Amino acid sequence: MKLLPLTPAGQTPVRVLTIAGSDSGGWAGLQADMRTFALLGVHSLVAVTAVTVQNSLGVRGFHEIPTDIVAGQIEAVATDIGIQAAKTGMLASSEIIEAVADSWRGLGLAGRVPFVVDPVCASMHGDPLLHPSALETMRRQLFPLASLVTPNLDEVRLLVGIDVIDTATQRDAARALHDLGPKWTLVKGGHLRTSAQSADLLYDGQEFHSFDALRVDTRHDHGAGDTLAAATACALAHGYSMPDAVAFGKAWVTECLRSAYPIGDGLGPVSALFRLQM
Ligand code: PXL
Repeated sequence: MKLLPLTPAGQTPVRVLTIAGSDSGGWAGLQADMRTFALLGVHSLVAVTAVTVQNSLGVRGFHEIPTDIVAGQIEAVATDIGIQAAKTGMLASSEIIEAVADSWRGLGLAGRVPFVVDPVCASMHGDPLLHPSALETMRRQLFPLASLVTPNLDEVRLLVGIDVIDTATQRDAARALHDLGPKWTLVKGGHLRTSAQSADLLYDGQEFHSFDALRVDTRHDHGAGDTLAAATACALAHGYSMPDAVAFGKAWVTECLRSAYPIGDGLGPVSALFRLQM
């Protein structure tokens, strides 16, 4: 696959901020984002929102970072270092979502810097990573600021109450999500396990773009959603158009799925380490 341009050694690379939770297993969350950024030649900036306690068998619990510390991290890096794009992952609570939205607006980043919102609600095991009461804050405060939202089908059901079972319902979901205010919506088809394809549908209120990939046959897909959103954010930081950035993110995560490996007794991660063998 064609990768993103690399910055010569000693020169400052493109910077992308992840606003996300820490995963002690090192596969999803900010660890997946930082790995993706690094292997794509992008400098990672981090605002930690929560610290999870988990392994390959599931999430045992998490600790939320105080909202002033979340906002402080965003302000500190955005004002000094500068960011060319950002992505959100696990935001845990309504209060943290509000702090992120307030920071994004307050720092004048809205509409200026690409902002990818991955509305993480639960882990692969179904363990909750967002308080159910926070869904409304996500819809009202964060979605209108987003350049792109990237829900999987479980998140689509929670956010807009649509059960995606085929292309027609995937289009309905994209329209309903777009009505919540993001510039672009990507309804990911990866969880539609009855299909041999993993088709993601991108929509900007006017045109649909479909991104197909043959389903990779692996149960080790921990961190796939984070990786897709992170790689897309990197491409946006490099100035790609949204359809080109999503095509890049999809190609990248498909390679990472092909390189997924088992670890522990449960689910293993998608792997960006293939990049080191190129
Ligand atoms: O893949 C979603 C995700 C995001 N962030 C954190 C996670 C997970 C899934 O487990 O643990 C911290």
